[in-house]
Amino acid sequence: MRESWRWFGPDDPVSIDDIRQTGVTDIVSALHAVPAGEVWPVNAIRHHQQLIEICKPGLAPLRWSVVESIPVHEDIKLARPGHQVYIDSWIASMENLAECGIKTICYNFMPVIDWTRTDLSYQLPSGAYALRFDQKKFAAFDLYILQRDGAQADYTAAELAEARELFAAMSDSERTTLTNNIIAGLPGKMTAAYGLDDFRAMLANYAGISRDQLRANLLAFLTQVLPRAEQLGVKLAIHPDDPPRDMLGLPRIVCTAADLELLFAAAPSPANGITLCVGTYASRHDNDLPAMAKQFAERIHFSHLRGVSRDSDEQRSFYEASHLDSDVNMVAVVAELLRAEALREDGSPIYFRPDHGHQMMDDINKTVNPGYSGIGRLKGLAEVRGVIRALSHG
Ligand code: DNO
Repeated sequence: MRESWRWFGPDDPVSIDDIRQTGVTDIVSALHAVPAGEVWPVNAIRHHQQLIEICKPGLAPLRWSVVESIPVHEDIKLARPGHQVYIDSWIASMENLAECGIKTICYNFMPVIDWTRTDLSYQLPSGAYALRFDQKKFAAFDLYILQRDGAQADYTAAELAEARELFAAMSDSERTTLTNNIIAGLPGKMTAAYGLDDFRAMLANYAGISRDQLRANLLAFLTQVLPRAEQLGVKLAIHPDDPPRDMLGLPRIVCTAADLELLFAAAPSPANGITLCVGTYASRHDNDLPAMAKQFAERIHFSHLRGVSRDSDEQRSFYEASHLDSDVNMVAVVAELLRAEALREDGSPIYFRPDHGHQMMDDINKTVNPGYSGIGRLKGLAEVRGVIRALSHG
């Protein structure tokens, strides 16, 4: 397994020189400034690559190995007239990346919201801060802030009452924070709304789109992308929907092992792979992570390692726990990943990054990208690195 670290570019408060000190060898990054649907030009990729890879003599060079992510334009997900131009751009970006030697590409097919959380500073008993998704707060947003048409039908009477009570008890600033957390975007997010009306309009685009239709649109996209990826030696790694279930009336189609089985039955190309985002899949109690790592062994090209702790009274709510102390048996997952990697005939590695860290110690007084603190992630990396080392020599 190859240790990697996500870098958001020159504005990332955790610099490349900081990252080098962690001992990782590989970088996960993207051209975040290029709008969704536009081609990533070779010169821009090379420039970004140089920022990552060129260093003073005597220092250990890092390598940009994984792209996270090339955004998939909403029109592709919706199969709107004229969306072919965006598929062509996506393929052109992939070709340009391959020309620069970057051949592992993470992407997602989440309509509108990408990953989402309700709390970005949830204090843990240790005093450090974690990200949290609270189903009750999310319901309060959906029903009483967004006031989505038809939302009432998605909740039980008890949930409606609870959400109403919660909303009534929230201050204006709490409501604003919750709204911004959900609609304005977390780091690496592929879409962002400019306000509630814009957000409602983006949701409305999916009104007639069922899960089956969205799957068909993903397949239509992959049918064009995969043959070219195979020729280029590119490995695609689809990221799951986070949290992994339908939300706000939107269909979500990469949530469970059954979803992945459908995906690979429809598009068996060896270039068609996954990002095993352990924390995302583990946000559902019915996903068994070690079993999934084993089942999809040859499809895993990239992994995000982190755990979640789900609320005992509401399994859809969770906070991001320590990398080794969560609802996930991380040691068993890592053991499966090591086994998967050892089975590969082409010797290709599984890249992983310590996903999200707590905001702790010096992170607390710094501006950090939520989830992407320096010290918190370093702690996660150190823990997972220890597990890998122990298992590799066991
Ligand atoms: C969050 C991330 C997501 C992810 C994209 C993948 O921390 O896992 O932003 O990068 O959804 O395409």
